[in-house]
Amino acid sequence: MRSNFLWATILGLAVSVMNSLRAESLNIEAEAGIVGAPFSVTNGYIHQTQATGLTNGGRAVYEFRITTSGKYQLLANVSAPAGFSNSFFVRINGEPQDPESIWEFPVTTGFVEQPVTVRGTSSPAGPVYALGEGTHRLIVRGRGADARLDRVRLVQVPDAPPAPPANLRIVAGP
Ligand SMILES: [Ca+2]
Repeated sequence: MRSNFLWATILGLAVSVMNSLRAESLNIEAEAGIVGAPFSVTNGYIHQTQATGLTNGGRAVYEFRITTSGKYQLLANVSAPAGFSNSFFVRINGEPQDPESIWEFPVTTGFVEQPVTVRGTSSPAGPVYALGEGTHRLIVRGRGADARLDRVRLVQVPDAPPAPPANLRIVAGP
């Protein structure tokens, strides 16, 4: 029954994702996925009380549906009470890897929305994910003690505008 409840939750999430995608952005609540220990849900966020490595950390899986294929970046509403509590592992469509899926974020006072960055991606806005129409999975694993994840927001990245024409020059009129 619990499993049915979880899948109903995921289905509801997918529907809200489809609706919100018209705005080219979708919200995934951290507590709305399949959340495995030592992660626990408290007040609408997930966290674990001890620092872990990749294999013994909590594991949370979020299935979502994309109806507009395109490039997306992740933002997350997170809280890190201290410098040792400011990281997770995160990956889309695959199990997170150590160290390339490590997501470290600045220590916060309360919850703050920040880009989801991973090691090995230099952009401060984090990696760009090319996502086609269909179902995808976001997987988060625990790392820092008491790093708190409230919500992930997937935002479509607009395509770059066409390059301006080059080699224009003024020619003499008739
Ligand atoms: Ca939440």
